[in-house]
Amino acid sequence: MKKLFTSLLVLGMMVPFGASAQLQLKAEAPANPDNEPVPVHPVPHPRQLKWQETEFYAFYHYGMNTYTGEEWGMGNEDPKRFAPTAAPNPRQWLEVAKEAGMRGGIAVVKHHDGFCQWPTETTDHNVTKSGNDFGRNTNIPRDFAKAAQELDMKYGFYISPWDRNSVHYGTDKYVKDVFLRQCAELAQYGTDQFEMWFDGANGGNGYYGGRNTTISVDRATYYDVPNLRDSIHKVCPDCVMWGVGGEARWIGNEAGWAGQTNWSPENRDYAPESNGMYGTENGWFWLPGESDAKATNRGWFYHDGESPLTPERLFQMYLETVGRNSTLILNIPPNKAGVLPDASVNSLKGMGNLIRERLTNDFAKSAKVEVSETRNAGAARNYEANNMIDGNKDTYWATNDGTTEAVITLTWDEAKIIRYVELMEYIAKGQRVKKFTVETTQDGVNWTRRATGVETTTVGYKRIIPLNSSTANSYGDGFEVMGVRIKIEDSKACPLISKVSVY
Ligand code: FUL
Repeated sequence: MKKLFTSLLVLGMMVPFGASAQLQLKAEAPANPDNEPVPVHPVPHPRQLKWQETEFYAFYHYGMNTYTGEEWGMGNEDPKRFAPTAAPNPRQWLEVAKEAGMRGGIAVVKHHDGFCQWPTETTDHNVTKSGNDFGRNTNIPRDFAKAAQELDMKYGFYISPWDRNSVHYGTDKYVKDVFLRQCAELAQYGTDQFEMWFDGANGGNGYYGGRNTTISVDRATYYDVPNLRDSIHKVCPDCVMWGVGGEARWIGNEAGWAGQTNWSPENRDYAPESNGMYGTENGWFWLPGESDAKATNRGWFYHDGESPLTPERLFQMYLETVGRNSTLILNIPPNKAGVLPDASVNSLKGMGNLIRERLTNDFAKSAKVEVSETRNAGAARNYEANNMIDGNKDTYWATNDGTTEAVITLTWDEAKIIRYVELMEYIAKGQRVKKFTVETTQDGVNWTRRATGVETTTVGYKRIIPLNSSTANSYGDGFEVMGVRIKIEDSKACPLISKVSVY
């Protein structure tokens, strides 16, 4: 080491650091050959970018509570009560999700009751001690990961840091020998996990190995999160650690909506229930929102007599989350046979159909696209308007530095009936747009403002604007138009738009 340091020092003394040498260097290597816009910080880590692209995915609450009827088991449940009436079928869970237009799913493999749905060395409270062979042979993370890989769906696990069963909860031993090891064990089922879900986990009352007491912890320090995050990222490099892990933020409600104004930047000390929906324009960290919501009316876990929400209500949730720069993780609880019940399957199918019918036939692709200004091209990259309709997420239209107001105009030779305008920013270089309007024309001369009841402020990764201003009844009759005009009225720096769609 010492030798290396000495040689670096000698080398440094030999290199001429005079002004002329610096000038020469500059001339030979232009700093920005592609004329790329400078980032507006904070910007997403590449793993957060990939995560955001997942957009819409399923949540599966299945476990001991499915059989006890609880939502939060105490941790004293006899493992024999876990007795599926058939072999649990995670493949069916994911097939339904795929048909609904989702790109992945997260399976609960351990909830607050501490019952682990895989054979773990960290506790006896696991499936190997369950009440029948269907239970004993079950390994949810193994079967879930395999099915996801086969179906080309992203996958991840919910593993509760709070463990109401463990006698060690509240001690260092629990963190090191139980919780961290459980997270590590899950990596054996796949290292391409896209998200690990840790709920808010401050402890509380529980069984705790028979102590029947209350143990509170400070979740900010107790779970050794920095070490946990580093260890997980070493084995699962694309795994975003949600909640306690701090790489994506809770949207602040469980009702399936994000703020119309929704910034991905946020500060670490934000109050989720009041600010989770909106983010903070000049927040220090890239902490994009995830909205967790239920597709059924009773609870996160399956309950006899439950019924699913209607496809139309689920479509509204989609518009109010994915359409507002948030991801949507939609919970569908498997039943006692370890499958999604028919009623949920049908509702989810219906939702998938609505998404396909309403948000697939993109008229922008056949439009003439004009812009008020186009950034000067660089050596290997241009910023042309057509980059917004080329289907390539890595290209974008941009203005020159300093231009923060701009107009995008799409026109057609024949009239179209339209209902939605979708915009996506190229967020790898930061979220920028602060204010815009949407107008339509029937004659190419007179323009009428649409979506006047919508806050047309932020865009972010994706924004879907219902032109009639209603997310509950967004479809309606639609508007007959020959053109659409989007006016960007304010932006933190030159706007970078990677996609514009009109449906
Ligand atoms: C919460 C938990 O307490 C609920 O039971 C559920 O799992 C929800 C998704 O997260 O923090």
